[in-house]
Amino acid sequence: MGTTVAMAASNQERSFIMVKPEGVQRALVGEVIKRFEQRGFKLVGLKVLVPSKDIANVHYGEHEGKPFFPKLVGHITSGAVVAMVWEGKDIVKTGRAMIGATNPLASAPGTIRGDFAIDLGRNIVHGSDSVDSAQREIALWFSPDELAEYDPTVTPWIYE
Ligand code: IDP
Repeated sequence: MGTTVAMAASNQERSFIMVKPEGVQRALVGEVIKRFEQRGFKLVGLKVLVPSKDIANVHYGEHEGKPFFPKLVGHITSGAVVAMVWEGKDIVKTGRAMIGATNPLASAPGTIRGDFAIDLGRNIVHGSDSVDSAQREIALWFSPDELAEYDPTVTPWIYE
């Protein structure tokens, strides 16, 4: 019983995953969702929006002052994005591995960026880089009532 509770908690790590404007324009939203779904992760939040400058400045706050920052914020606010929260064991690290390296030309084939992107500023998808960043980003993009509470019936077929 104790093990079940501990296992359940470890399965509840969350990551903020966002299809960027180029991914939406290139009709890759379904492809990104499919990969996380097929892996066994659980979708708990999803919305489409054109990000404001305010939210973009906070989201990419760690890059403020860098030469590419204005272009980065300009780009992410230039069109619709699909913001998501995915849940599951080790989702932050595994999500980053599924997305690939920041520079798509250095991303392995089989990763999202390695399969669909070429340039750094058009790398299709964002994924939180740590559990702390994930919590900060989820709180920035979603209110608690936008995150669904439910138990997928497949859970015992994914986790032992
Ligand atoms: P990540 O998206 O892989 O976590 P970060 O270092 O957090 O990478 O950078 C955020 C985004 O900013 C990247 O995905 C990329 O689109 C863009 N970016 C990062 N470094 C550069 C750069 O040197 N020039 C232009 N764009 C960059």
